[in-house]
Amino acid sequence: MQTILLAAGQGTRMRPLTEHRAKPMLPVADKPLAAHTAETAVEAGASKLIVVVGYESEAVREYFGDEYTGVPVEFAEQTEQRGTADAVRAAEPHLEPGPFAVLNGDALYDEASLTRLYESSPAVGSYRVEDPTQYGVLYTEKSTNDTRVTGVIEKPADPPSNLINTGAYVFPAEAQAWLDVGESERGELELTDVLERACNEHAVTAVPFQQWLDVGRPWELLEANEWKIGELSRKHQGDVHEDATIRGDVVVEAGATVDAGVVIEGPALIKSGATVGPNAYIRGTTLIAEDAKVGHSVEVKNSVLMEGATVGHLSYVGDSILGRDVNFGASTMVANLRHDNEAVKTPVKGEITSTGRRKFGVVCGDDVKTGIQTTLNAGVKLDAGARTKPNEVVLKDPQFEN
Ligand code: TTP
Repeated sequence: MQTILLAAGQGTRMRPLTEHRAKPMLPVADKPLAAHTAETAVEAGASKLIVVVGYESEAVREYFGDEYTGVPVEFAEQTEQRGTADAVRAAEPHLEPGPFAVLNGDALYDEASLTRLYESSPAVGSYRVEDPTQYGVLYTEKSTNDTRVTGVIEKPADPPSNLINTGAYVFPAEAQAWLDVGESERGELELTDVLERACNEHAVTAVPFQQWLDVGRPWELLEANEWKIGELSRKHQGDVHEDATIRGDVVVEAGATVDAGVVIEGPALIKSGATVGPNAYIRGTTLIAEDAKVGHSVEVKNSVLMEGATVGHLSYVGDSILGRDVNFGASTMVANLRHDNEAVKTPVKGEITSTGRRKFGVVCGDDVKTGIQTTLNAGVKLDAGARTKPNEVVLKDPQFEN
């Protein structure tokens, strides 16, 4: 099945992590987010990948090259991010006659369900949620063997079902000629208009996904890592000191160093060139990326430290994401829990938004540097390149009250 992977979006809800990189290139366990999607697609039966790029496209092109896990890769450039139908239209010249699949390059799908989707053409991937009001929701009807989709509605106050649109589709061959859609109410060219037409002219199956995750906002990057790091098996190829204690499924890659007195509770991934310790404590599904450093008496819990991020001395980092080359001064402390036990809130595109998580720490863009003894409150975001002074207390987000 020829498969279009949408990876051109600007990822504005993921700022500041997408200030200098495309969202599909954010690290999830051992590879970029979109690489998981691409691999699952190939395992499910993708014969060719057409990757639609636009925002910060160079790194995406470089990563995938002209072949990925044994299948050919072609790139289509979407010059202006005008919507998902527009992105697919950019890919259309690369399509051969016949049905085609479309996947979001910022979503994780389980392989068994994606395989079923590919076998059920035309089809759309559905996912059952308790409260669908913030998603695209499918109108469905039962047929003899499966569930048919009859339409889709964006963020309805009164949802027609609990099945939401996962952004995974197999379209019939004729849909290649249907991509010239008009602007939607929110001013975008939307693929759901093409889906509507497919539902009018074909029997479109709703294929239920067992696992699916849309990675649009920073805490969903933590969830993506929880999913994919959770699938790794224990492997120690790096230099692990005999006085270090490692429990559970922890991967220490070749070229990584774990020093004396360190305790790591898996699942966790310590990537090549990273150093941990002495006397550090890592737990709760954590990614320590290439050349990152976790130093003496530092505790890191359920967090992502991107390449070259350094937390050198006596600090606590919980439920947080630190961008590339972030440097935390000694005794930088992150709060990740509110005293009222309510879900932590954080700004997303200028609006205070609940993360839905009781525990959530901070998000630091690339190259943030904190002065010694900086205190960062739960839900704070620091833009790429931001600095704090020694002893600074960042109680609220620099723009908003949390
Ligand atoms: P979105 O998540 O809706 O858009 P985005 O990735 O730009 O993020 P944000 O809303 O935070 O700015 O997009 C869904 C998928 O479609 C995602 O994989 C990106 C892709 N996409 C394109 O390729 N081109 C586009 O013009 C748009 C809007 C999205």
